Amino acid sequence: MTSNADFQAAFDATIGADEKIEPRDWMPDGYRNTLIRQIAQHAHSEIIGMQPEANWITRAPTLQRKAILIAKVQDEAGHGLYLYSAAETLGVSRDELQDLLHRGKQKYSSIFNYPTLSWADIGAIGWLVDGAAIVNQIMLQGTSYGPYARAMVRICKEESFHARQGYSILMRLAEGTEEQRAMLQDAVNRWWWPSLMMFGPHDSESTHTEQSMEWRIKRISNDDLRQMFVDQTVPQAHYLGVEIPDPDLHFDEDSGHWRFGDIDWDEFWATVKGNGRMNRERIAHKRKAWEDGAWVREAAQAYADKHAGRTSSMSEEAA
Ligand code: FAQ
Repeated sequence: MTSNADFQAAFDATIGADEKIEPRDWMPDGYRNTLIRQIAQHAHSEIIGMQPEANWITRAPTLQRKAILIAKVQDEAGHGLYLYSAAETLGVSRDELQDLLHRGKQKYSSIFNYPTLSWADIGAIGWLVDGAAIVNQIMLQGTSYGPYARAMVRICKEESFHARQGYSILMRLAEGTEEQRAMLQDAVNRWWWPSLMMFGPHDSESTHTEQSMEWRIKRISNDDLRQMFVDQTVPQAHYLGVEIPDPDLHFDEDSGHWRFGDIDWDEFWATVKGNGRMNRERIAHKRKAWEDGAWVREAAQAYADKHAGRTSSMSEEAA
């Protein structure tokens, strides 16, 4: 008979060999729960993250920009759905996850609690927010849970397009009038620091990093990912001709890294705990969309039930 110790040994060997854990495999409860927490939070972020950008669909400056933005927002919905599917393989239902989000029992990324005040914000989100998301998600393509890793491969491809469309919006503004350049700078001033916060608390303050890295759910720590993001983004800011709103930002010749100033962790934790600029509006809007969509779910279920009934009576007839 196989014992728990044997299952644990097989799990450890799979992680040690850098192979994937699949839904059919035994896994420790802590591993399963950590994945459900992280994947659900990630899925919720994609879905709530549609709101700030959708706010500008009706006001996009050209038909082409409008079409691109609609496609991007739809992509984010798709990412949410792949991720909910990945979470479902761990034994939770999508309805349960929605309920936990609506009751404030599960989180979503702090970044989506900031308002989009101008068209330049849409460019800044693509460049900085999708840019930060990609740095994190490239790492997650190598995560140890198979369904999560595979979802990340597709998501990263789409996010690359998102980041480019953001940068393209900002390039156009950078080449524009003084007023447009001021709008661009203002958006960067407001989105820079929240983008750095997306990577989570410092490693020394992070609750989950050590264990998640042992399980190879995370493969690079919060601080190291944040540094990678800053290093790749500062030269892009120079090319755009915008200033990064950080007087302490400087290039450190010895390490070859762009060193940056202190993050406002009080603002981060207030936002994570539900007291950011837009937390209440975001959740209220999400709950309303869920309630308004009840008839669609009921109709789809009725159709599925009817179809299942027809299929079973047809197979009875055939028998
Ligand atoms: N916001 O111990 P750690 C996107 C929480 S990309 C809110 O370091 P962990 C694309 C954390 O949950 C954005 N909460 O946690 C897009 C924990 O609390 P808990 C989504 C945060 O999990 C672009 C506590 O702090 N990406 O949506 C945040 O090891 C444009 C302690 O933290 C992902 O979710 C935060 N920023 O590391 C869509 C990536 N940071 O749960 C639309 C996957 C930390 O114990 C438009 N997730 N917390 O109560 C991850 O990689 C990780 O979960 C981290 C946090 C790195 C976010």
